[in-house]
Amino acid sequence: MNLTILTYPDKRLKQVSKNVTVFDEKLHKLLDAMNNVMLASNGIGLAAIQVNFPLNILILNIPDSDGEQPPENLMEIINPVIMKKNGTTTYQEGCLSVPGFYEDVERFDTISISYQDRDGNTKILDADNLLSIAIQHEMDHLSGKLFIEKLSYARRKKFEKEYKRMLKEKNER
Ligand code: Y12
Ligand code: CO
Repeated sequence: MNLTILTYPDKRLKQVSKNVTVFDEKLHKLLDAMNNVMLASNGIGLAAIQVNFPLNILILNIPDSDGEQPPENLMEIINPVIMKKNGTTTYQEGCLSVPGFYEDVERFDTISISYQDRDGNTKILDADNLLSIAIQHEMDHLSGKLFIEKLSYARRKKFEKEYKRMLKEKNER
């Protein structure tokens, strides 16, 4: 399965994703293909809607201290629900669907989620630091939201101007 990452301002990114109900070979193939495209694009997180599958699926592979992303560090999170959230933190985020743009975004500091794995088993995960931020970023995708929608009016304006210029330059090449 070859997947293409949708990029802003593609309207399909605004779709609200639905829960996965069948945990079969087809789902496993999608998860494997998502992992391939995420790693090939130098990503650390990806939601299924970013490859045009409006399903409540996200994958993450947070680089270790050597910047490596070994397969055993891959996390597959299906039908996530935030159970607890605490504090606030700010991090400069980027997104494979908004290439070349990074901005500070405020999120909850720590979260606790329930989710299902690729076989439908329910799990609980307590997340902090980059993992917590990445899960919240990817869960926003499942609601059809991008991190740029959390920027202040002034920062969003600046982004639209820079992004438009970048797209124009890309099209002129
Ligand atoms: C903290 C904040 C946000 C996340 C969500 C996951 N984000 C990513 O994986 C972003 C990756 C990314 C990679 C890029 O590089 C290439 O496309 C080669 C990129 O593009 C450029 O910089 C040109 C943009 C974003 C997790 C944790
Ligand atoms: Co993203």
